[in-house]
Amino acid sequence: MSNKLSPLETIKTGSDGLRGTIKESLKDNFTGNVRPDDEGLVKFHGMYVQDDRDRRVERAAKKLDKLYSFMIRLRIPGGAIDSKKWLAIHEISEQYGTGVLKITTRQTLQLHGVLKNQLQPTLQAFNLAKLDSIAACGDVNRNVMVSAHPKVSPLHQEIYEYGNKISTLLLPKTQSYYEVWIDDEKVYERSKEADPLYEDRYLPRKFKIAIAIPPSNDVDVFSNDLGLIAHIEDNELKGFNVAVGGGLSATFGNPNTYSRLGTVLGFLDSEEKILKATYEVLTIQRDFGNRSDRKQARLKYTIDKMGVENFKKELEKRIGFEFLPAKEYKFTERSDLYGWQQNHEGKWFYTLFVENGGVKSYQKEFLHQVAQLDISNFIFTCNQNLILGEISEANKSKVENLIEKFAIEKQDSVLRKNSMACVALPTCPLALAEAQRYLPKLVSKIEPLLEKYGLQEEEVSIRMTGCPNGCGRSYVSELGFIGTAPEQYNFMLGGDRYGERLNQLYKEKLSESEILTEIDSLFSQYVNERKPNENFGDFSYRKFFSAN
Ligand code: SRM
Ligand code: SF4
Repeated sequence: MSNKLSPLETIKTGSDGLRGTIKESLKDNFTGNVRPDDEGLVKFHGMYVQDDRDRRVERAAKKLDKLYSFMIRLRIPGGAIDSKKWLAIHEISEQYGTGVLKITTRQTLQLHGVLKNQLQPTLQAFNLAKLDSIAACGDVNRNVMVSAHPKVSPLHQEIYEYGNKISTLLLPKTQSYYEVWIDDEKVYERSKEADPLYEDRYLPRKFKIAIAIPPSNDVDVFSNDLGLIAHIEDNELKGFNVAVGGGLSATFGNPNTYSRLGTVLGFLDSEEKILKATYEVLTIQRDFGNRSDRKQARLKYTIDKMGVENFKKELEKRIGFEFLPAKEYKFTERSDLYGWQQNHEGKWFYTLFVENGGVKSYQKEFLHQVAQLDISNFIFTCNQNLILGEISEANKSKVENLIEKFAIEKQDSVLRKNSMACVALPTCPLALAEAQRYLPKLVSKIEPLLEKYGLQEEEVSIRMTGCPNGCGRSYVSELGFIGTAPEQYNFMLGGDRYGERLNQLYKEKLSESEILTEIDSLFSQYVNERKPNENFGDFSYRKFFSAN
């Protein structure tokens, strides 16, 4: 294997704390893009250069440059913000973005279509609202996910705080975000930015952390580089099981790439130990991760190369204590708790279904009016939905009135409410096929098949991505679709319902009619051959992939 560093490695180390020439790029009026090296650096500041792929042909015919704009992703550990922040996001999206709010699969929000000359005002407006996009993308720790619904446990708040603490602990030390986007002319002192964690090379690749509170695995904890599973006994948080090496993406035609679920290393019983271990997992990845081949650079490959036991030994050496044996855990839920729920303190929570995270205009107006009342907080879920939370008994009817006014409650099927798709076209440069624009239509065609077999109440999970990167976590679903080319998908089967078993390739490169024929036949086999209480994922695993 070549030891030559990948080009981005040189860009990172030479970037002067992620500054590069971004300021110069912003002043260049000849293109809507930034300079090529800066394209890699702006990711660390939470944004991606994109162009509208629906308009590429038309613009090329007119010999016009691509219509560049930027996607900005916010850093919101645990996904919770207050009404004031929601109002700010609403205003900013109207003023600078396309107006569309997109809730992501990692519990945060993206704005698309921000033009280069609007980046600074947009980030300044976010900053005024105490929101930022630092490290939302790039080769650093990303948005930390925490089980979204406070109903899951009376200890939700305590566990949620871990998300905040970990996010802060792992932030890059460079102040370049403020220098480039916020304060503009102010120059920060580089000598005060020494970064013992990331040094000047950062990580070899993106890094993801999630915290699950059993019985819910809404965060898909095993899909993360580092997963923490809360262990509660006698209503007290006793610590966390620690899982490492999860990651979903694979690349077509590259057999050295694969999806992997995290491996549980053991249990840690104090906050100090958890924070230390988290930090040192990153330092191991920093020191041992592959910096030549970005396709081999995620922690999952580092661990498989080292071997799990060697990785654990190295980690124990760095943290100075040993893992305790893993505690038992059981996941029995992954979906969001739609509609009204009350927590142990009597506060009300309303979960709004936001299909594939794209907030529709009537939903946006509804949320705006709720935020104006300032009687709730807003929590993004890891399933791309939104919870209006912490509502007092006295204020509940105010939200109910708005729910009625905007006709928020729709008769969506169970399947639709368990569906998830990544962005894909038109903004994602890597998309091979549609996802969020197409899955709703496919679901409408699958619904009659469910009814045909009396399966409409089954909580089957269905997920689609426009390419094998797996942003909609299609590899951990019961019906998984991965785009291979326009209007063509690999059909994945055999995943379990709660994110503990990967699905596998069932049929390659199917058209819509082929997908529907397959599903018809699969549902028929399921109703005729299932064992008592066997759900669809377990049935299809047993039928097609297990030796039994
Ligand atoms: Fe992702 C790249 C969107 C969650 C694996 N992802 C992208 C980019 C930025 C395309 C690009 O590199 O230019 C997509 C931008 C599309 C757009 O127009 O907005 C993109 N990913 C998303 C989001 C918005 C999907 C969504 O519909 O919600 C999710 C944002 C999460 C967030 O808030 O941080 C998103 N991406 C994921 C997940 C799911 C997760 O983390 O739980 C995965 C699979 C898990 C994993 O990391 O293994 C995921 N995205 C990738 C990969 C493959 C990484 C790899 O290991 O090879 C890429 C490509 C890359 O990094 O080179 C990618
Ligand atoms: Fe884009 Fe592929 Fe991620 Fe979908 S899975 S958003 S198509 S990179």
